[in-house]
Parts: sequence; C-alpha cells; structure tokens
Amino acid sequence: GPVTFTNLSPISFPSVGVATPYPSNILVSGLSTTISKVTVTLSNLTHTFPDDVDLLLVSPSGRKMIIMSDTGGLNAVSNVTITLDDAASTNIPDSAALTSGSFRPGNYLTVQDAFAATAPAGPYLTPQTGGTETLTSAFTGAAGGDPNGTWSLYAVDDASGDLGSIAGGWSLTITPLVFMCTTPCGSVNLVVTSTLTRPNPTTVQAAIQVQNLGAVTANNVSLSTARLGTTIGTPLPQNLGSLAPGATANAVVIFTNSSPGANSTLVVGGTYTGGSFSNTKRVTIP
Ligand SMILES: [Ca+2]
Ligand SMILES: [Ca+2]
Repeated sequence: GPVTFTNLSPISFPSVGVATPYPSNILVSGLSTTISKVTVTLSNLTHTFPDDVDLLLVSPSGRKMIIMSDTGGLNAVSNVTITLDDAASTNIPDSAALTSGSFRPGNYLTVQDAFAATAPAGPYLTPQTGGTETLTSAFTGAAGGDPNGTWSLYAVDDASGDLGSIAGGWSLTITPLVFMCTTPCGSVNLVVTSTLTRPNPTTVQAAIQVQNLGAVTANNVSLSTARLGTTIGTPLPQNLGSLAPGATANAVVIFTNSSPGANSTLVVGGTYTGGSFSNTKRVTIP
C-alpha cells in the first residue's frame, strides 16, 4: 500500500526570493523501482498573499514539475494543509481562497515560473492550466523512474511584499506498483521455501530457496523485502539474478530479531518478458 515520507522542518518564504531551506529534501528508500501514484502534502501553509507561492518538485530521476504556482489569489491564509492529488475532485483554485483539503495540482499565470539555482534549469513539466501534466504522468510508471533517492521541493516567493511559511513541512505519499502472484503469473511460477533458525536469542537466520517452476525465465529476481528485523551482514535486497525454468537460487539472510512466534513475510520479486511479479510467503519466527 501507500508509504508516506515526511520532512517536518518548516519552509520559510521571504518577502521575495527563494525559501529557506532551498530545496527542502525528502529521502525515499526501500520502495520498488516503479510506482503507480504519488501525492504531496503541504502542512500548515500560511501566507498573506498566496499568489506569490511557486513550488517545483524534482524527483530522484530528475523529473521536474511545477506542482503549485500562482494559486489562491490575494486571499491571506493561515495554517491550511493542502494535499495535491490527481484523484481529487477539484483543481486547486486560481483566485479563490486556499482551504485545507485535497486538490489537483495547478499552475496559473506565468507557465514557466523562475526557480533560481540551485534548482535545475527549466523547462519544467506543468499541470493545468499552463499544461496537461499530472503527478501521475510526471512521476510514476516507466517515465517517472526509480522513486528511491532524494526528492526536492524548491519553494519561491515570486513578488515583493507579503510572505509566509509552510510551518509543518511537507510529505510525499507514494504507492509502489506491486503485482502479487502466488500462482503462475505471466508464466513465471516462483516457489519460495525457507528454513528459519535462531542461532542465538537475538538473531534469526533465514535460508531461502527460490525455484522457478514456470515456463519462462524470471529475470532480476530479487529478495526485496523480508520483514523479519534489521539485517546483519548482507543487506536486502539481494539480487538472485535470472532463473530459467526449473532453476533454483539460494540466499541466506541474517536478522536481528527477539520476537519468537511472531509472523513475518518474505517477498521475492522480479521481471519477465511482459511484466513483473512478486511472490509473498508468510513465515513464523522461530
Ligand atoms: Ca505560474
Ligand atoms: Ca511576496
């Protein structure tokens, strides 16, 4: 499901110019390399003239989109929390007052607003009304690239007089693209077997075997998530390479874990010609 990453540090707008910090960063890690949805939440936006606010979001893969610019007109706002979400029912307003809630992204007035260095140079992707991009088209799927890494929010106040802040910082909510298959999936059929042992009171060792019983080769087979605890030694994900039909691969993962009897999950994922797969196996901690 969706995973939220947050930077709680306030973003302060001067009367005119780049905000502090510039940019504000969020480090995303641990996600699959393709995502299906992203939303952005701005917490506690206060500004005496919101039309001055321009926001540029840059992804780890270098995609750069103006997500909110010249919105809210001249209506001063205090502590509104706004989620930019393609699935919202209304556009963020051009001249009406900003209110707390979910809105589709919007860029009014100037289309290619200026973002001083250290922001990447334009041109920038832009949503309505200056363009037709969405958070989905800009940042998800094959075009969006790997979501893991640093996301940067460049905030600018584009007119002298009037200022404000995003006092509660901002967050990204990202939905990884996951295909779940425990039966043959695109003719890949990976069977995961595991033997878990507890060599000492705080450590669990998982010996995992993955066998491809399907009809086509599984590529990029990755032991991507094993929610057993903090790994010791070889970290996750472990790349198990390609598995031809009938082939097996073995991996050993050692974890810090002090909860005998708990349930956990092993996940093996990868690709085949035509798609991706993910196979989940529930295990009990010894
Ligand atoms: Ca604009
Ligand atoms: Ca201003």
